[in-house]
Amino acid sequence: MTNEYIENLNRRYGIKDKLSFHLGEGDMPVALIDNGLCEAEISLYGGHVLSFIPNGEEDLLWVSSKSIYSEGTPIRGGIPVCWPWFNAHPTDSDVYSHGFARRNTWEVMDSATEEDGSTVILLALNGDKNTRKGWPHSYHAELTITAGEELKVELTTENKGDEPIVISNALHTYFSVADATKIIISGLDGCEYGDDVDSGKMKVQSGDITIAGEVDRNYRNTEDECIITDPLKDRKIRVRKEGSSTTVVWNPWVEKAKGLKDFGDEEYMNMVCIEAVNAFDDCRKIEPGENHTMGQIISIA
Ligand code: TA6
Repeated sequence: MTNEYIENLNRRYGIKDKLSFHLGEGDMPVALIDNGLCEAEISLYGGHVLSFIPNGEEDLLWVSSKSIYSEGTPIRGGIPVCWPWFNAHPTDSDVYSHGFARRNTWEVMDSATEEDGSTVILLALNGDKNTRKGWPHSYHAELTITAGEELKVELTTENKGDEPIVISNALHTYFSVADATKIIISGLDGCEYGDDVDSGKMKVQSGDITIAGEVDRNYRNTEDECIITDPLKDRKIRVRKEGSSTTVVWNPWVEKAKGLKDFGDEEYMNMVCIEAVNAFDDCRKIEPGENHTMGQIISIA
């Protein structure tokens, strides 16, 4: 991206003393928010929130020190936008898992300051039915990102075509923790889940979630909030969601982390993913001209 592109973004969407645009890692365009309530960084590549730091707190989000910042490769950490399919493509094995939204640059459409002092930025990703392998549909996706005392990310899919579409998607959020083996995740007690570490077997969560190995679980029929209790950081993070009945919890643990070139071998100890998801039995059918929004809200509890 050129400096002229950045200057144009600042002229059109910058907000004095609150929102500005720059070239970040890998010379990729980023929006920087510093509005007195929080600091946040959003990569326009991927529509990807990289950090969210409420006043007086450390970053709630985690990004790998090994992340690759290069067009076509998803950033490792923050809030990857997995869209318009979650995990493998339902029928085409020749396309990337987790869709194409996190591998493309989103367009800035608007910005504003809310009454409570939060900063809002609106991003969009558009294409026609010939744009994307695996997605022969006209589409319009929007991300509304509101950063203040809390962070709200809303992912909206509009069906611009004349046939119904079925999407699966996720806000695949990586949270920063001091020691993954010491945290407790509450809010999913009694919830049925598919255990992808045990051939997808369906199980029932008993009590709080703790981490002592690889965790890759898709919790079904839950709209409940989760709380991450992190004793060593002496903080609790509240994770709420809207428009989603599936929550995924993931930690790659030792072997999976070693197998990922954009993930430090020991970094699994400092992160956990809690994801707002539409997938499995919670995929969403969108009629022509209709839309669906899934949101995640993150705050200090
Ligand atoms: O959300 C959990 C998951 O589907 C895991 O199975 C793992 O693949 C993770 O996403 C990361 O996927 P990525 O394509 O970002 O490496």
